[in-house]
Amino acid sequence: MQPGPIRHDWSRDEIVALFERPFNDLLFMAQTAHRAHFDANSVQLSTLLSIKTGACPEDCKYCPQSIRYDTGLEREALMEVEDVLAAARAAKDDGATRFCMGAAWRSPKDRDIPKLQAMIQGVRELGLESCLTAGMLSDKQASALADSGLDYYNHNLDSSPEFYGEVITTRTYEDRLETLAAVREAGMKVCCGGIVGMGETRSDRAGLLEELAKLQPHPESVPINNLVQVPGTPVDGLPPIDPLEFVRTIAVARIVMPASMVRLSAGREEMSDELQALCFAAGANSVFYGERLLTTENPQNAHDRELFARLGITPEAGEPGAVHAGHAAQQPSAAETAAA
Ligand code: SAM
Ligand code: DTB
Ligand code: SF4
Repeated sequence: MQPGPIRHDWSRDEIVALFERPFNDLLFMAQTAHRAHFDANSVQLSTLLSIKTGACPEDCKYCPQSIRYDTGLEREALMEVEDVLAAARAAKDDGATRFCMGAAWRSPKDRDIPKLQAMIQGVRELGLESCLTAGMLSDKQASALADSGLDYYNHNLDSSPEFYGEVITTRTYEDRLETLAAVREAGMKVCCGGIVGMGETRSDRAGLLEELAKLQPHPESVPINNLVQVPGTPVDGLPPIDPLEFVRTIAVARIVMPASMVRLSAGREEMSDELQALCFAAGANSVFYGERLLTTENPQNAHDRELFARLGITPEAGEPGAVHAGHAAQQPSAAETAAA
């Protein structure tokens, strides 16, 4: 099967039809797309740090950090630069190549920008890629962050346009697209994905991927989060998504955005090793690495390292990125080389 061109015109029906493919056919298509653009046995590791925690005015129904839900989370003010850099150094020592700082804001205040810039500069001086997620940005704020060397800005579309309003009412889909446009305009890479397991339909999951694939260029990173249910949030107690439907979502993301890093994001702590292995087989090639996400648990580093070793997956060293199309497909895996 030849890899197709990068497309931005996937229709909802086409994407739903991918979801409906027999599981093995879908995984084969996803593997083909993955191997055309990447080493299929490599995973990129990003470590998260919550640099400002809780008391967020937004009403995202999944989020433990919204001030509207009583989740027992203790709020914390914006961290000091040196404390953030100590965490970044530890992440680097543990093998991460990207450090992602998350702030529970609707949008940053202009007075916070210099401190964020110092954090970004420090992270880059450590030789790590920098990523920030801090809510909506004005064009001026996006330029200021880009000027300080920010590599990626994370801002998710979260779900389909029609389901979005069931989850968040305090900012619109259009607001999100405007921030994404500001990030692109400022020359930064885009990290944009969504969250599943909130009672959305398959068509909503397809709609999220349709909107992501419409972005030109595609987001360089596409985090797919499985809802981590937190007591006190309105979505706590919903029936979880069928794990195989989650794998399908990863596979379809890989097919419609073949050259993007697809990140198996929140929810790994609740997944078996075997389910995660299926996600890697479906084309996930990035994870959040470190024992905490922002406020919830993530697998232990030692457990992750053992899982990667069992799967013959190598954490990416240094600068991550796609290998040339048509080249990776021919590359033998480490296991094949060893067996030869
Ligand atoms: N406040 C910023 C914003 O919303 O853009 C940044 C942080 S926010 C925590 C980033 C993303 O994390 C959300 O868009 C959502 O996809 C994901 N997320 C938040 N809470 C989650 C949860 N309980 N389970 C899974 N993913 C979650
Ligand atoms: C993303 O898509 N997922 C990350 C990151 N971007 C910032 C956040 C996951 C948060 C999970 C819930 C928590 O730990 O608070
Ligand atoms: Fe605030 Fe972001 Fe959580 Fe929404 S997802 S409540 S904007 S921290």
